[in-house]
Amino acid sequence: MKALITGITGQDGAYLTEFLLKKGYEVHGIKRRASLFNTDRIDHLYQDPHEKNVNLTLHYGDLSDSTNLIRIIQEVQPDEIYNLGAMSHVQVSFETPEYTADVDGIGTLRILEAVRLLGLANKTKIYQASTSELYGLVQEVPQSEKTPFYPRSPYAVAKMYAFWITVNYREAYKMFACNGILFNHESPLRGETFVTRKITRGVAKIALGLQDKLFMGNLDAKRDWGHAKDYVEAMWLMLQQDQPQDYVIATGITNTVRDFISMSFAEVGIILEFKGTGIDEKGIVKSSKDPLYQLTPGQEVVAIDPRYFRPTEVELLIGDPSKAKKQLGWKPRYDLQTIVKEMVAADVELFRREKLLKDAGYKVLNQFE
Ligand code: NDP
Ligand code: GDR
Repeated sequence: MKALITGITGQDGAYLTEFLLKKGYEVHGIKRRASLFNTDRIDHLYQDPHEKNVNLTLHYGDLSDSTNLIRIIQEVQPDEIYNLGAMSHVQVSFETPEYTADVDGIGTLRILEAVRLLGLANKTKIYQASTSELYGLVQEVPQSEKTPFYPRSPYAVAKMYAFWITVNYREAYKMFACNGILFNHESPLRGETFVTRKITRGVAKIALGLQDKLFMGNLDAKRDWGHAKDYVEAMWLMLQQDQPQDYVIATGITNTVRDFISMSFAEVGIILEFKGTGIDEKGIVKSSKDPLYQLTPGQEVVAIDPRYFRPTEVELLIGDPSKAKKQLGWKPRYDLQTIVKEMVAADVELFRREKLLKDAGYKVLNQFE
């Protein structure tokens, strides 16, 4: 089996590649040209193209370039396409709305149309990375495949176009195309500016004395957080069914950003209390019990910076994954406590190395005198 993954260099792309290689797939991925290496997350899976039996191949490309997509799909003739590529940051989409619409919305159309034009409609199955952001302003909880959409950002509106164009190509051309409506999923590979990773990196740096404080936005937002490893399996399962359908993938449990912060600090033995409200809310150290990561009680480690507030916010996400459980036989293996533990441990390890180098007098590389 041959799979083509857009967004292979992202969090989900990396886990999905590993998952598909283990299943014996030949995996092709589209990566963007960048001025610095951008394949960190998949470097451990990379194979020298000069070797025999290479089963991971990267192609330069971009979702804004139809001719490039058509050529790659024609060359690869994939059995499955996973369209994970996207400008995936909700807050950034308010600053780059047109680009986001082009890549996240029209980019999906470009993939579908390429498959149709190349006469692959009966061969190539397509997974579209849809999102719980479609639910936006709360219409009902928990959110299921039947819940009406109310997108609240340029990102979500672009993904809503992508959702419906996928449904339309499925109905119009009988293509095997599915939307996975995935709720937030995290891991140590999560991009550094998404809230969970920002927190676990901040906690590690604060615990190691490399940073004083975390500046956060809306602490009341509630998210249904799962693990990316569980969620890429669901993507694959959707394409192994007899009929193409759309599925909600979620844990069914929701927590606030504040909860995530407290759980992360607790991993390094620091118990926080929150004082004040609104932009004056602060996270203060109540006690610190790990001898390795001693902070002074009363120290302020979390503060609010209104720069991180969004023009329109999604306040509450909680998914109902019953359909996926019943029809795909899918269920999440990780709970939030385990996710937090894994992410904090990975970031502590990362910054312990940085601290060692700093303490030994090494400078940061690439810094000009
Ligand atoms: P990431 O932001 O980690 O990865 C996005 C990927 O898309 C990267 O490989 C990125 O390349 C690539 N990309 C960005 N712009 C383009 C472009 N113009 N052309 C081609 N590729 C591009 O996202 P995740 O892995 O977390 O998410 C995967 C998909 O799932 C995304 O579509 C996201 O919107 C969606 N999603 C994610 C959820 C989550 O909680 N993680 C939940 C629901 C949906 P580069 O590395 O060069 O930046
Ligand atoms: P989200 O994820 O917008 O849900 O989109 P993100 O982690 O960015 O935000 C979650 C919630 O946390 C609040 N928040 C902050 N967010 C960030 N990034 N930084 C902060 O400092 C901060 N403080 C509070 C946000 O306001 C928000 O309510 C993610 C992406 O992966 C999308 O691509 C995907 O579609 C959805 O999840 C499901």
